[in-house]
Amino acid sequence: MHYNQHPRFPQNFMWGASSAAWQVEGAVAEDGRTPAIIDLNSKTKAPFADNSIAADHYHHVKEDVALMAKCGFSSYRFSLSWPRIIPASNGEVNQAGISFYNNLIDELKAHNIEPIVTLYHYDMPLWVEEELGGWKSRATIAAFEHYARTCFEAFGDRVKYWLSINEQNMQIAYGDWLGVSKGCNDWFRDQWRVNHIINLCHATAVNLCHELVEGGKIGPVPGMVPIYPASSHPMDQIAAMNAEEFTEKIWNDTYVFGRYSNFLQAYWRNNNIDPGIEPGDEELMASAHIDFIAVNCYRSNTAKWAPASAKPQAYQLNKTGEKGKLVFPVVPGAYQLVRNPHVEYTDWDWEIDPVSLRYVLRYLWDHYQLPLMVTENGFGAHEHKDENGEIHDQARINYLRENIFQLGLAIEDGCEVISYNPWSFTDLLSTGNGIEKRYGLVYIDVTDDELNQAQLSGVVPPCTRIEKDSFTWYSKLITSNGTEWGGDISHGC
Ligand code: BGP
Repeated sequence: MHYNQHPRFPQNFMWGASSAAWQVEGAVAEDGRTPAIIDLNSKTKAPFADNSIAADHYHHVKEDVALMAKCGFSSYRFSLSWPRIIPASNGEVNQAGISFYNNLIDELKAHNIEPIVTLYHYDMPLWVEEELGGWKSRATIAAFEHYARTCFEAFGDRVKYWLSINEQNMQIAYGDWLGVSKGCNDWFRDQWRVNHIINLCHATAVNLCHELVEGGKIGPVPGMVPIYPASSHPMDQIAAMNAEEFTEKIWNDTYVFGRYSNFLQAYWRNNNIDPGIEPGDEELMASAHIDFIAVNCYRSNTAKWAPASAKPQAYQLNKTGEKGKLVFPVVPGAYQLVRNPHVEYTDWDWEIDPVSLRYVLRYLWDHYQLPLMVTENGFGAHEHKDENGEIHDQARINYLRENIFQLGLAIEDGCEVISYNPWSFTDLLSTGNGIEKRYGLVYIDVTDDELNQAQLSGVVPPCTRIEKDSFTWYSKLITSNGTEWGGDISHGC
């Protein structure tokens, strides 16, 4: 294959960054917002801070959008908080919540930044869980429909790119981490009923978007971790295919083809699993046609065969940021994940593998031939200010440079990719390691200890924004539409 020295990006390519409401906003009890299930989950991650304050984006909206504009963004991917918009079971719309997002969207549009908006990024209102039964109950579908309709009607005049549900696959495949399995007695079987209800919510949102938003486009957001076989042993290839099915392919096939795959139906039959499909469900799923696939991709995994006699092992993520604490899963008779000797690892034991982004874009384009956008990709690290109050995050620059180069190669390979939004714009709360695990182009000058103390004192810290070196580097790259790379590229070799 022959490539230009640097890959070329389309003229109208959208460059931005990404966030999620519960991880960035804070202000969890302000202006009528009620608790979300993820608020409670975040309280189980001590000594790290919970999401009460996070990056305090709620009180820094204008400043944050001004920084995005300064960096040169043409897109920003964020999520809406369901309990800020529909705080109680009477279904009344909280106008203060609508105003908050109206201001954010207007501010973005005023700076020519395209909003890319996720409906659901883990913050189900607690009232949905307690009064309706949450994802375990079909009553949640109507509540979600009301919420989605409210969002499309309120913001659809300005928001044209919508995302339905963030990482449904990860919420199911790793149900404990985000608390989705809470309250289920038999997660092995129950996960498929929960999954089916989420699929019906996704399908409902897709159809509503097309009905209510003029020119509106909507897609799902799978968390993609490409799986490589550990060797050329034939059974390692089957193991990689199994891991791919059970962590991502099952979901992507359902979104694109509007039906459960033969692989999944056979698995249900062989294991006596009833996913709770009722009359009309299959028609609803088949009627929901997505417009694009949004991709979250940080890393790759490597799979090896695991015989039926192998000892099962649950996946244990690294909860401290001390290297070597992640435990890979073993699924007897299907696969096990193993360390990849060809890549380096972050302090949280995530593979640093830029080629995985090219692979995943190629994979999705080849399988589904739908436009793609990158909604998450990024480097989590421990970070501190130096004596001059600056943050020199060269490791993040290296990660982003290599990943964006691979994204460019995927585009040169023929993939249709419309936008790149790394995680995250500012530092924000990680799913399990507070603000200690930082991803931002912009530093939030607060620690987990300070956030914990602020909760006791009731005084919100200033959460000062400081541009990291990666902010300046990214700005040069995106304002030149991918020509100013500011350093050498390893070409993945
Ligand atoms: C994705 C989630 C994000 C974000 C990111 C980084 O799976 O969509 O919400 O948190 O992962 O993960 P973590 O915060 O665990 O480092």
